[in-house]
Amino acid sequence: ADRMLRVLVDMDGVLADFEGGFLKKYRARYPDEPFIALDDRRGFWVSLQYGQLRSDLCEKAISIWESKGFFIDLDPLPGGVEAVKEMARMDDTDVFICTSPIKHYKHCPYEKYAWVEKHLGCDFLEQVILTRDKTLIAGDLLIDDKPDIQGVESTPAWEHILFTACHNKHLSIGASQRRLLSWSDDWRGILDSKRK
Ligand code: BVP
Repeated sequence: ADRMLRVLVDMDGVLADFEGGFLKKYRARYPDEPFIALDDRRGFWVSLQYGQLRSDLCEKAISIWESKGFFIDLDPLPGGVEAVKEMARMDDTDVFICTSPIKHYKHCPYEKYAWVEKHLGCDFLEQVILTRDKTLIAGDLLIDDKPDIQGVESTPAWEHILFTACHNKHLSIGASQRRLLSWSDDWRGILDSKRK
């Protein structure tokens, strides 16, 4: 092949278990407050659904991921680290981790780099892209659990592959959109379908 395939892989909800880590720390910090079981999660924004449950729970939810240690403590989702390492070893393939930090920047950007170093190794820090606008990043594929990825570029270079998560599994998606159900699903086939 005369051209590298460029794969962008999201972090929260794709490589790192944001939803599981959130629920565990929320219940530990607010044991007497209501919570939303992962099976009942709907919509990408955790804070929005907690705010709908009871208005003051929005800020309680936000307090969880704004706390020191939240992002570094996230467990890897099954098979994600292995898949990304395998992609990086493939011929003609460049893989980047493309993730949006929260605006409360005290801990999150640092801990995202630390997570990559811990689980993928320090060489992988070269592959990290922190951006609040993924439409600006050129790639062939973006594997991401957020259903609507928008920004200033109306025609992003990438094809968005929707990675299945508790909050998006019930969504019906367009006829042309593709899903990756988990890292046990055929991600190699999706990469091969984009090779030229
Ligand atoms: O860093 C995550 C957490 C944050 O948004 C970022 C999503 O990044 P990507 O997965 O798109 O790269 N986040 C924030 C809120 C509420 C903020 Br108010 C939320 O409900 N869920 C969420 O993931």
